[in-house]
Amino acid sequence: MKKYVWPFLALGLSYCQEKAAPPSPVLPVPHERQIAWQEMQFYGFVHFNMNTFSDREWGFGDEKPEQFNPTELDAKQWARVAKEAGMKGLIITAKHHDGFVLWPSAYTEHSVKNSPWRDGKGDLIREFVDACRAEGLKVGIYYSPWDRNHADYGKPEYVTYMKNQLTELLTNYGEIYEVWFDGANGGDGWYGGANEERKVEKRTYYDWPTMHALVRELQPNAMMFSDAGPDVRWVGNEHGFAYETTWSNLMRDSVYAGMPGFEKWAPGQENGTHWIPAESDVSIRPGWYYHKYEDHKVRTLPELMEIYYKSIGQNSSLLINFPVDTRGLIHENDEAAILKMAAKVKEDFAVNLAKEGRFGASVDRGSGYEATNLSDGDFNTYWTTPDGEIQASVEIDFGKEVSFNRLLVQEFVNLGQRVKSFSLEKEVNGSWEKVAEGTTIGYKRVLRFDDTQAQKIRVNFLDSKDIPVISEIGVYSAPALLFPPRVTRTAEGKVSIAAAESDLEIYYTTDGSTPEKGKNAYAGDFGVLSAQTVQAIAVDPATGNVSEIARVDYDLPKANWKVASSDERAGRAIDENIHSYFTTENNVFQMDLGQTAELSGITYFPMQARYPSGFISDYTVEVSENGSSWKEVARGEFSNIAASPIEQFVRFDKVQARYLRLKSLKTTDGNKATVGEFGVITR
Ligand code: FUL
Ligand code: CA
Repeated sequence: MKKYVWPFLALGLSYCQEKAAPPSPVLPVPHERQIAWQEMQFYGFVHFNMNTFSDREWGFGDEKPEQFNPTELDAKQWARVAKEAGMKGLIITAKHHDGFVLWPSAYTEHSVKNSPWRDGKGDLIREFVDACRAEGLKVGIYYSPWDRNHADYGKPEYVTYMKNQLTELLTNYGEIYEVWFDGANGGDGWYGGANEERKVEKRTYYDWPTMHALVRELQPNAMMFSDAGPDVRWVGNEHGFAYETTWSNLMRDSVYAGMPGFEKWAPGQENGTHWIPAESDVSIRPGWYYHKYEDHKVRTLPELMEIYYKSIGQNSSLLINFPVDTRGLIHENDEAAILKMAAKVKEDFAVNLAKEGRFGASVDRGSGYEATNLSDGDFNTYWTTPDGEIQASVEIDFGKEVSFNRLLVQEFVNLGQRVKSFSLEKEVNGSWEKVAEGTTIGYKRVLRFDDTQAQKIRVNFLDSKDIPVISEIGVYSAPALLFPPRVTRTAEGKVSIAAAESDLEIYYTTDGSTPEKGKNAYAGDFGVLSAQTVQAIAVDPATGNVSEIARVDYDLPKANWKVASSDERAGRAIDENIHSYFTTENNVFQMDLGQTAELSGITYFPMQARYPSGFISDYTVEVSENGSSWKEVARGEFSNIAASPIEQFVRFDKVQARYLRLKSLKTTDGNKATVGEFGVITR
């Protein structure tokens, strides 16, 4: 075994030693403003503008200022929620693609100054900035280069307009920490009434060098965001996920904002020429803007935790969006979701087990660079090795056996990002066993693995661009995410139950009784071939804690059903998957159950795609025993389906039938009726 350096024992000696020379940087390294920004890690987006009122994601530009009319706008509420969620700043859509601006700009009439809100005297950027400052949050500005309202878009005059507006935003509201330039650029629009398609040369049209220089001059500390930086880059997707391998280095001169195929560049490059770290942006709902019909689609706790670990845990900052609603408030569901996430993050990192451990290293650089720097909670103190010693490891002795499932590592990236590969091992009877491994580290990396017990662990730095320079190592035991298990069934009637984490046990019932810990453990899929209610709980064996109950009411399985249609996609309406759907040819959805059954109702799940269409609002249900003579058994409306497209239930008096028809008399948007999932009720 290698001889370990235990700084703890060598203390007396190192006391009188002079601090060794620091390692030389590995270029590129972050700028001061990037160092300040990287500590923020977590901040929020507010998408609130004309689209909130036109119920769109991308307005065309022909909207009228009169449409902008929040009834209870309270920027203080936004700031309070963000602060409580642990965010360090907020970025607002001062101008989106439709061109409407949230402040009384001197350069356009398409602004809050001509809206009914605050009688045209309001300045939303002012209210936003004041609210953020009161909560100690930093302020960011999203400004869309694309402008579908402006008559001059595509001409040089518009670029001057942009500069004028940026000057207003960056002079009148104090310190701005981030300026967000969206990559979506050019296409059709209203353009002052021209109603046409306008393409711009993305690389050159906006005169980026001068634009950037202007921002730098007015706000020297502001980070500029775009696909290509210059200070922070897009992560390349809107799921909020960085990558297993994520470099803060980027081949900047090979990319530009809005370029096709950017995904390929998004993870950064080991030999990237510039320091342009990644920012993961994601909305807390499917849309960036508020749509009432997405009130039930707010991201769940497991989804949000996945985002947290794949962004902040993978060398990226995290930008979560709130689609502020038409009242002008963060919706209750969104607030509840983000606070749950904040509480869970706190819980996962509540106790750093490494703090109580004794740190040693296979080698260190000498005085000032010992392994004890790894658990002092100070990012600016670090452990490193003598020049040339690229492979090294750090050992932690907890003094007694502990259980853990997270490893957190921070690289002192102020001297450049270096590590390409590392692993975690635990000691078992005097030899080392691998627990987990990773590639890049960067500002922060968190590895997740199953509960593991050990008294001694070691972190091996296996490959780096130069000697590893590590600020902190933390070890945590995150309580299992106790979320109700997910119950699913195939068309044949096979039911599977899955918990959010592999360590959890599952117990279930099918007879209507309440599931109990230790009673009827789930051991694999089982059949549910008639009307039955499946209820299940997840149990954490480590703590004995029990999740809430998952409950699904199943009815007849669908394997032998047939939709009367020549369209092969018709089966998507009965595939037990609410995310696939079928568009009817003539607003009639007709079914053959394959055998006669006693029916007392039907269920209709409207389609759940991002841009839904053809929700049935007025309907009749008809049944038949032979497929030729039909009888109407129900007629009515799904009254709130446009705003809330959840599963709908229609009940009628018990009737024997083999054939069924759901007829759409009217859809919410006049498009052909669609069916996300259809079912029957027999109980
Ligand atoms: C995208 C825009 O097109 C979306 O509407 C949204 O603003 C998102 C943050 O960036 O490129
Ligand atoms: Ca440290």
